[in-house]
Amino acid sequence: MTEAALPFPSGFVWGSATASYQVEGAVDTDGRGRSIWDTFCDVPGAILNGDTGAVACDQYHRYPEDVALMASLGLGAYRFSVAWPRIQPDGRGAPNQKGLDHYRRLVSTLLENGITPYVTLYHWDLPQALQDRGGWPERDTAYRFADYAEIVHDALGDVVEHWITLNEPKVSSHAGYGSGIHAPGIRDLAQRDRAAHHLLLAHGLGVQRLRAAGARQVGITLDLSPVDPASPAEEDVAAARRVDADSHGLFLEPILTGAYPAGVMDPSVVAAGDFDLIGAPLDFLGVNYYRRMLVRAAPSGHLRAETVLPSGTPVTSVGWPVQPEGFRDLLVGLSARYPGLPPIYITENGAAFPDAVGADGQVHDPLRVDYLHRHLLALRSAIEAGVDVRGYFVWTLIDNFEWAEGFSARFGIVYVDHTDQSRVPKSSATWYGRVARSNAVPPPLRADVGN
Ligand code: GBH
Repeated sequence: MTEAALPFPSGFVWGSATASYQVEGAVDTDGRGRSIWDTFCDVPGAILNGDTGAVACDQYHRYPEDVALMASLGLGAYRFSVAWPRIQPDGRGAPNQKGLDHYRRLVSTLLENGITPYVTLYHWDLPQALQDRGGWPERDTAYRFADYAEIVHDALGDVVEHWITLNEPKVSSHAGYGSGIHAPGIRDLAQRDRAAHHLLLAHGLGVQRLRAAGARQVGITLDLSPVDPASPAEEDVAAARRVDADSHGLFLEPILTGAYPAGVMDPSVVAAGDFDLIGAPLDFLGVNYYRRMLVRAAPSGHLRAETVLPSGTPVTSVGWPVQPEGFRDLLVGLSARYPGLPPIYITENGAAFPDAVGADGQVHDPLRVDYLHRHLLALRSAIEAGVDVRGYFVWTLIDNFEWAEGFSARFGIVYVDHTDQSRVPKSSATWYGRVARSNAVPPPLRADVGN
């Protein structure tokens, strides 16, 4: 790193993130129950190439190696999720001590290595037994989540300070119950809306329980994108507004202002007092940023809208455009729009590229280095503009089970050979480790100057 490296605020947190079903494997070990993702992976055609998370990266057994990797890179934090079916195999009732012991060992290993744990309680792996009783469209699931949250806090609250209730509730409701491309694979807009409300309620009840138990830092993670019309035409502007309300307003507004935007929720789903829980103050907001969205009007579909790719913008291997400027715009826009916005952690940001081991045995991923570099410059510029961002977690530590894309999409800064589970840090890992250790990002490449 040269002297011209651009510093981040002191104490800024640098970490990596993963999710239980994407990395753990060991789905039958130590009394784990089935999750909706185990079931969904058995549906023919649901997952690319018929991949499943049954083995994933075997992190359940290999966590000491992964923690050692993080430590060798100089990362200061790890965001992981707890698999609810390991803690309550049937989604309710007495906890499974072996499941709790696993996370206790993981947290101890992190702390011994100077790495701060950030725990996500729910990253999409609902116990199948709860789906059998109706899943998120059922109000009772929110109360089951609150019990589960309290159990995990009782077991780890003395060693974990940072708690994230849910990861991306929009994806749980919209992809799980709306488009059906994620577990449990349901396509029903009424169920989708009920799921969204009950996820928000689960968050609110979870916050209440965590606070009562003495949790110190409580937040939620949302996936957010700036949404813009593809043209100034009135119908495109209206389509963009519909998409923004349906994917962001539906979650941000009740959490930050205690009410839904007009027209996005069937009022009969909402009970008295729900908004007091859902809108309770948070210690931080987790933001996952991948891309911005350009929207135009479409003749059919629920929102009569479709996303278009901006011409000339490079895309990642899952087809998402690379738009670092959208990162800054998102953060600056959020803090302008919500005066009481809590401090932000970037809980995910990263990209999939077609990485492979080269003849030299190394994995060179200059596209990811460039992606991270540009996004960190955009983040720093948002911080300089006054946005209170406390930390950044790259998605993701290791190539893993990328949901409906199976193992085809590699988002890791560490390469995983899915046949023997060997790990090879990519050049982006070395680069990101330098950023973390120096708390600074290199200046823009010459070609970037003036952009
Ligand atoms: C995250 O979801 C997940 O939290 C994580 O588990 C996952 O591995 C990671 O991202 C990478 O996928 O381009 O039309 O799909 C991100 C989900 C991605 C949903 C961007 C919204 C934009 C609309 N989001 N997507 S589209």
